[in-house]
Amino acid sequence: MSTPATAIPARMRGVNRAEICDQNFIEFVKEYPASGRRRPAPHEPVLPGSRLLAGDFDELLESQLISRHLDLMARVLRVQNKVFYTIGSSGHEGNAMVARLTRHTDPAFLHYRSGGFMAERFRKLPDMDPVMDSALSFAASAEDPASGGRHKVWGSKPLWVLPQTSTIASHLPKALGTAIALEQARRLRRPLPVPGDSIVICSFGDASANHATAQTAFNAAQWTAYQKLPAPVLFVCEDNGIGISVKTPPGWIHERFSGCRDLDYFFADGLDLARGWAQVAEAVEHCRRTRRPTFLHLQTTRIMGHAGTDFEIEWRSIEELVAVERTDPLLRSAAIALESGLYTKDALLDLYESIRRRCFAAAEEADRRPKLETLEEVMRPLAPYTPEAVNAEATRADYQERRLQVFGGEAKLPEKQPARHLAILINQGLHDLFCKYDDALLFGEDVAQKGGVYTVTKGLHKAFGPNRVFNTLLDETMILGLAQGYANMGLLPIPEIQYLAYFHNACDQIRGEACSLQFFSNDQYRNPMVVRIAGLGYQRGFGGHFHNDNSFAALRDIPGLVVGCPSRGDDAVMMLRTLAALAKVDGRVSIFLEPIALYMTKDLYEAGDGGWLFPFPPPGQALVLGEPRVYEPGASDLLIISYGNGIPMALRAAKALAAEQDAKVRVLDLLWLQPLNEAAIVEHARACRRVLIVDEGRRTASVGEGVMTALVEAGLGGKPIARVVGADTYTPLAGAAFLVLPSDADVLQAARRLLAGD
Ligand SMILES: Cc1ncc(C[n+]2csc(CCOP(=O)(O)OP(=O)(O)O)c2C)c(N)n1
Ligand SMILES: [Mg+2]
Repeated sequence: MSTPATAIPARMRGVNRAEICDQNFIEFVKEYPASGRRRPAPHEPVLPGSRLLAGDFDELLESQLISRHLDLMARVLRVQNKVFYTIGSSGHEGNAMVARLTRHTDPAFLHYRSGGFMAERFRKLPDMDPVMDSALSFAASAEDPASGGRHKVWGSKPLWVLPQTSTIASHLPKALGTAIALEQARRLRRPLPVPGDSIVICSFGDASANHATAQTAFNAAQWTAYQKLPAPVLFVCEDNGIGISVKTPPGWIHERFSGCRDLDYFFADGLDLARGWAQVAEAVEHCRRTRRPTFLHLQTTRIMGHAGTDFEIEWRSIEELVAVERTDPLLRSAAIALESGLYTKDALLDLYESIRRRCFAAAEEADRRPKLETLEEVMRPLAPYTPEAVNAEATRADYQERRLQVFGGEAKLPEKQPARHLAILINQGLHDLFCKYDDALLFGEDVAQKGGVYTVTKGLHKAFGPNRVFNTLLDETMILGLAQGYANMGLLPIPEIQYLAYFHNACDQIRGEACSLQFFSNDQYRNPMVVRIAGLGYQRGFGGHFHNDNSFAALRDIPGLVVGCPSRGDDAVMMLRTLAALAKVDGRVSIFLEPIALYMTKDLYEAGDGGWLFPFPPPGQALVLGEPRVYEPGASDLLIISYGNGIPMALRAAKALAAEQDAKVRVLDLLWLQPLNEAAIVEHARACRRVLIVDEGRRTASVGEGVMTALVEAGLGGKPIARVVGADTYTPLAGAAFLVLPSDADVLQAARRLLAGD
């Protein structure tokens, strides 16, 4: 690596390494010794002994140059505020080989250094222009076909490149999920949006390979292949030996991945097209043929720093920088072009300069195209909602025949049974949904034969089979990654997270990934799902914080997410219908938070009264998204606003207050915790003299804060308003758990105070 400092010409010592690399290419071509070879025909090997044909090389070279000049252009125009992103692909242009050797219908989840890959994939369809499309994205124009100006991201609907976020490794679980889904959809004989022999491409850097989210995907891929289940994913690790400024220990990627069982390792030289081509081809062919998870270790290098803001010269020696720049794959491509006789020096320099002009012209043009100008425009794809269509879908009742089959005849239909508690009604509701949607899948930990730790999913596995109801490995990140994969392949995933406390370690898969897809793809891609999570407190006999987690604040500010929380079984069934319809119609992601302590609750006021048992609502009945349930709508002395476990407590308080002081209490069950129906909250609060908010979540950041804000902002702050909330603490074991949560007595006492006017 080391070159004596004195041997480095002054020209190569500058701060602007982009200029130096640009100049290096030109000098390299000019100084290259004449080869004297005959120009190879397109179908001949580009160099003797190489499997790469001259025709393939020629187009790969052009793709590499497009990628490079987009990078160089971005560095120049960033300072003029015409470009808003400078993380480039320089040194990684060899990934164009992966694109050329795969199909445009092989779904691709790409690393941010995928300029070469994209330029090459654009060739797969007629009338597409990688330069202009990329320029629009660099310029954050509203006409950017990938994200509509929301992110500089590699993405394309027609080219099956799903846009990715900048969170390192977060795309690996869903890429694997997509590969698994592809095969599972085939087994289920579902129509696939891509050909059945597709593979999924997932690229990432060498530093990213260490990330927990990446490791989770490698592990799950191996876990899958170990069971001889297909998972045709091509993991492409683009190893440039560094992550921003931290060097990967030399040899680490090979050491870590080459001996892995059930993750088939291939190495390819991404710095030399003539050598790397056959190596990449072998990996792609292996993945497509064997349907096994395949790890392609693609050697790359990093030219021009991590991003335009990374002045490597400030933290790396000039000798080292120059040595890295000598490994520039474009110098090797230039050498192949000249050595083979395919290009003369002048022809190559002409090509280089003409692509430069094309990139600059496109960027200048993109700069003149419209930007996102209003908040409405920015948010338009975030959370599409078409109420009429959703309601029509939710109340569709045309699946009676299937129901009769599954439930075992007219008399056994759930609506013909006596009123039941929440767990049973959710169970029947899920059976019902599975009759309605034959693409619905339910999966998670222990959900299949056992039927879940609370038996809520019991019987589904038997009724609908192991391809639709199945246990996953114990890994919430992967469960949610799988859900995104199934959604990408057109299925309706209904994953289960066993306990709310265990959602948090995988939260990014919803927060950063699933919920952001519609936004960052300008609603071209959707990953609809309904995530069921058992949670909240008040369990008797099965205690501790982690089975009684009452904190869902982390869900409240996830843009676009819908959170529903039923307190009784009939509402649960009707809400599930609505959420499934919302997924189907508008492609939305939702969380259905099931209050564990109410699963088996049968009574309301006193033991044996059966007051919390409800009949099964037959198909045709659903709840409108956002609409609360109101008890005693005419009452106006006091409004209690609550949800979940708070509802039975509020109803008991209402009864006691009626008996004790003839108070008329209205109870509002929010049902939908996100987004909050502020209009309904305000309307009911206006109609009542006092308001009590009963929020079993924590005092800080739970939904009660949102309710209070809605009231105050509507000018109702002058009314007597109080909150009864959980404490800002973890939940302890046994009886002490009840000290940290609102109790019946707390609710009654707060209501009495309000009614007494103090
Ligand atoms: C989860 C996460 N942590 C940190 C970052 C900040 N970050 C962006 S790129 C990067 C280094 C990635 O290195 P590598 O995976 O080798 O890819 P390369 O840039 O070298 O191609 C880091 C730390 C991030 N984007 N996501
Ligand atoms: Mg790297």
